[in-house]
Amino acid sequence: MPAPATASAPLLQASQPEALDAIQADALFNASLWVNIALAGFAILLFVYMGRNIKSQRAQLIWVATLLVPLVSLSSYVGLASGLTVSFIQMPAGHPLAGEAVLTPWGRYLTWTLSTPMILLALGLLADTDLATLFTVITMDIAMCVTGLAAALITSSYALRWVFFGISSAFFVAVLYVLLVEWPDDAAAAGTSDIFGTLKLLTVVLWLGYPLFWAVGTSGIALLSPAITSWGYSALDIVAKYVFAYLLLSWVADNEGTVANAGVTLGGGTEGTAAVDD
Ligand code: RET
Repeated sequence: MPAPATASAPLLQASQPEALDAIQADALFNASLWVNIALAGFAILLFVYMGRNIKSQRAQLIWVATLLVPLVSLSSYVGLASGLTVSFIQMPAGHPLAGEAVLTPWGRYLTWTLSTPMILLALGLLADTDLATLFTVITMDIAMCVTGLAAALITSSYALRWVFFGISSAFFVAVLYVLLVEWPDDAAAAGTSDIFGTLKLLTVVLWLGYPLFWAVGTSGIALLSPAITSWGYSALDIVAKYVFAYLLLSWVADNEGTVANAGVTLGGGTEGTAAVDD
């Protein structure tokens, strides 16, 4: 909800009670956060249960990475709903809401730096990728989130907001390249093509929604209100995190043998033993 800028306090440090009041005064905005708190809590319990019989080291690694997605999400949404990671950002000249202090849930971008690498780690292990590609995709992804955070927070000029958006998008292209070009071949070799194909499609389509909502939401051209922008991200999160993780985990639980026998990269049972023994 746009609110008048207060000249007395630096806007980025606008008081958390004020942010909390603004969130609680906007039932639609507040609901977009609490829905995810409830779903993340449920997903954590479900995923712990689903992983109870997973024994191989590699499948366990995928399971923990997947479980971390709702764990990070729960922390993230509690941070948002409590007003801790939401601030009033005064939009610069040129922005449609120039001069107004716009309620900005920047904690989302911060916690994506932890949750999205977990999604990619799980996908990379499923595709049985090599360490260099895994490192590349995860570091590019973290760079995408950090520069996305910069795009949301920078207030010195409207153009600079889009410059950071562009930088973040360039990192995103690298992530998309690995998902669409590199990993399908790896997954075919590992015998995980079917599930990888489904999860890849889900990931690529949904992840494209995030920059779209940034661009048309309050941080970008402000066609959408803060509450609707927040619902956009929350709805994407529900499918990109919980539905994605459920599909991945149920497949891993049912096909542990396939996962355990891969492992030319990380967590494989026989990895490197020949070289060491010789
Ligand atoms: C931003 C804005 C700058 C440009 C780009 C973005 C991409 C964000 C993405 C986020 C995915 C988040 C997920 C979270 C799950 O926990 C930062 C919105 C490219 C792709 C999947």
